[in-house]
Amino acid sequence: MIAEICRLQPRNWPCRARPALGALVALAVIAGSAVLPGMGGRSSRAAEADRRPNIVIIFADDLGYGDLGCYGHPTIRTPHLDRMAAEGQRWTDFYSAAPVCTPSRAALLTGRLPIRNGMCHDTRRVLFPDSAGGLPADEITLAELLRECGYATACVGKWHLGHLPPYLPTRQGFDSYFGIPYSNDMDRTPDSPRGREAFWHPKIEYFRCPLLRDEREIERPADQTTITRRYTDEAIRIIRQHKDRPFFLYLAHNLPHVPLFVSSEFAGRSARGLYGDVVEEIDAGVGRILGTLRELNLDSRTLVVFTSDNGPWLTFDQHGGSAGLLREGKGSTWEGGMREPGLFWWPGRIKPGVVQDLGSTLDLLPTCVALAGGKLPADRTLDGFDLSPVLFGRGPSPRKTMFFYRDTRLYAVRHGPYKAHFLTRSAYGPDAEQRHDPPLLYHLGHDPGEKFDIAKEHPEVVAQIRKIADEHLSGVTPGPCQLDKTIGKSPRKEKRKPAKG
Ligand SMILES: [Ca+2]
Repeated sequence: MIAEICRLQPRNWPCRARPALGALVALAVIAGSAVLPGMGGRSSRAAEADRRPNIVIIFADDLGYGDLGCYGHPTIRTPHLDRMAAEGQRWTDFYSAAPVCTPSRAALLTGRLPIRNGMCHDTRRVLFPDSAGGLPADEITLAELLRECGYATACVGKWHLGHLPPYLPTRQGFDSYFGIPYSNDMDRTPDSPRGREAFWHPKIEYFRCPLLRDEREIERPADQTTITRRYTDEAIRIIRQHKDRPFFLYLAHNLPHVPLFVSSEFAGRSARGLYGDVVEEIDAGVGRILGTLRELNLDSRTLVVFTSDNGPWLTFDQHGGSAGLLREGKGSTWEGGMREPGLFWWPGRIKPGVVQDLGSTLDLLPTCVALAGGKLPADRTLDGFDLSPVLFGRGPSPRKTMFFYRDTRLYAVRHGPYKAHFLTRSAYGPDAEQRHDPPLLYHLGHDPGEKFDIAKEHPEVVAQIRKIADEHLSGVTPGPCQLDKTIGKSPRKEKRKPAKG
């Protein structure tokens, strides 16, 4: 059976643009637009307007499972996120859909595994400044679906789904964009200090990241010491501007991804050092945003979600975060790579508490579209579930299974409390992938740190998860790869590419 799983890996299928792609895209766009108008007329939208919440998704970059006070960090102070957790729901088993940036973000905004839309690659694991591709235009984003429901839509912060004009947020359903279009360690200048020195003592001029307003570059290099504050300022401006209509705000911070930058107001404040300073500044920004919602009496009409795109970048020593008691971090399909803080806040509506059910960023699109009274596209496979029953205390999570892809390959599957690893590999090491037959099996309730393999004691669980994996893979058709297209002919050499996400 393990051979069957390996044989079925999507890697074996073509991952290049096919000749008929143009026709397929056109067809999909027509089909996609055909399902969208079924969301009710303008008058019924107006009647529903009172009940539809504003939606704010705050997405941290490389923040680990153990980096917040409400998730047990002993020295990083996050009073605003802790209050958000206390007033709302704190999920213990909430997953990003991928262990690195680009595929994780594609999954959140489309509700689809990255393998389906080509937003993953086994060596170029994310998009780079020399990338020519991005999220395909025929993918339907959460912003597009909410815009169809009459929402104002804004993207603030890191995009990382294509920095060329055809791929920017303004082409994927967002009315406005303000942010750095990829990771904050990219566009490194050739004369910056070699190796890690540029990270241990970062300067703004080492990283020539552009700052965009909509589709126009307004600053380069972006002043990263003020970027967290300016993203928060922009988010608050958007909230005030749209206070009288439903809005969707996607705020994706560039930090605490390395290089770490912090404003003078927060520098040197945290007992955790620079990394703690950075997280505490993000926390303060969350406090300002929630405070604005309260001030405008929008708190009872706004769902706010806080999570992270992948686990901590452990290879950056004290400049990387912590996955707490979880194993490994960013880049890996062990728990630390993909299990994230997951907070849901909507005072008066969400049933406060700690939730131990499974959830994923893949579920945000179906959940938000349901809350907005919209309809999901019917012409494509979605990988998410509507989590409303859990949010409102009406029932358990519809998600029972989580698939752990490393790039284009299915490495592990969680079903209920059990997780089976068919393949493993260190996050960034030079080692090859290891196949396991039987798979490694862990009970994540008893053993959240994935230390004790119990496959031999539970052959029936192994058999069940193998069946789930086989059935899943037989239903996956990989989309044409978007991450291997480069501008010009000479991709940057690996050794000048410290960023993997
Ligand atoms: Ca990341």
